[in-house]
Amino acid sequence: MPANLTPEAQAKLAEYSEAKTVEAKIKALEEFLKVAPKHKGAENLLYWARRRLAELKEQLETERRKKKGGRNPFVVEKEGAAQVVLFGIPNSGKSSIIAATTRAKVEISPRPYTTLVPAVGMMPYEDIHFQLVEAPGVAPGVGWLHRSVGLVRNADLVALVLDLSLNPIKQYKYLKELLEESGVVLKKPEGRVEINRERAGGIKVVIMGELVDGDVDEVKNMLRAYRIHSATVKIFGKVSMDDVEKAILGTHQYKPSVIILNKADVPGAEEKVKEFLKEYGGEAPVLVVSAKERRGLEELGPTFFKVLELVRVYTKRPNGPKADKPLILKKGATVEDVARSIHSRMVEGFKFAKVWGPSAKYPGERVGLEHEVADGDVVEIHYKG
Ligand SMILES: Nc1nc2c(ncn2[C@@H]2O[C@H](COP(=O)(O)OP(=O)(O)O)[C@@H](O)[C@H]2O)c(=O)[nH]1
Ligand SMILES: [Mg+2]
Repeated sequence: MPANLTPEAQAKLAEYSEAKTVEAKIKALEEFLKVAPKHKGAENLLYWARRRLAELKEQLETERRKKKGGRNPFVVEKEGAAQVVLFGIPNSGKSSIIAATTRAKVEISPRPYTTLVPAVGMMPYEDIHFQLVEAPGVAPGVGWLHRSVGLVRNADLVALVLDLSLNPIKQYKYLKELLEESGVVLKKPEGRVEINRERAGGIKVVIMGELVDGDVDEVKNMLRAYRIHSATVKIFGKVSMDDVEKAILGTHQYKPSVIILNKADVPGAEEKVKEFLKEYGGEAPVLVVSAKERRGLEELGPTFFKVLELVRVYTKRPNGPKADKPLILKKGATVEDVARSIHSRMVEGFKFAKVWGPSAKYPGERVGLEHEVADGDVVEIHYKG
């Protein structure tokens, strides 16, 4: 193994791989974590094991509740254009922000730990909605850390809600570390590793970018060490061998973020905002708000929209009006993505499309499947039905 595991730790890991039930897997992973080495070389594997353990526990909980005819409140199904999880220490004002920006009825209380089940609300922005989900407040030692982190992992975006009546720098450091320990990375990576496992054919490595500290053979060896014998590995941008290992284990996931500095109304807030911006201004968009006085909250929608790089496209039938509700796509999406999200037949029988709006050279431009769409486009697809 790349991590130089002791025979004892290797045995536990093998036990995990062979375990048939969720309970047995949990037991094996817990035992693995007890005997796993703590040195730097084993870091990725430790991240992976902790994360996998948290996921398995959540899975067990979901199954238990299902048996009783209920559902797991910690798995929030996505609705609207994107899901944004509000993450912060207790009392930072997460519930207040949801109350001020959505119609959801949420409990706001000066007592910490009021919200142990995620509160959910739909926040309108122009002609779309963002789903806001409140993660139960996190603090050292609370028992639901992995669940709050799990909510972040499944979200499209995390909004870190910091309390300006306390020390926002300390909170930011804590939240960031907590997420990183669980493999959620807030900093946009310089590169990306894609691993597609295949049934046969050996390991192919395609380097489109740059592998800074290794070569193709080292990548192949690392995959084999993790018992992957057939796969295509693609490397985009700047990537290290450590990144390759993280991709194999699936441990590290980049999550776009925004920082909300709440309680801007309290005395001394202005000074704290200045200090915070000096230290962390460049890491993510920073919004200064007061949920209590309902100030600054109008910036949430446009900021989420921008950070998520969303694109709204309105479809229309020939001679028909444009759709009221847009399709929500990501920057870089093409006419093919538009067609596919309506019906695969539109791609198979595609003839041409007409486009009006920002991406069109002139109104009603005729384009092909590969044409990149832009926010606000109106698209009419002609196809053999
Ligand atoms: N001064 C001030 N207090 C706030 C603000 N937002 C929330 N609070 C108060 O902070 C406490 C905790 O708020 P809550 O929304 O329940 O925090 P949560 O635990 O993060 O959901 C409550 O007493 C709120 O009234 C704000 O913008 N300014
Ligand atoms: Mg709350």
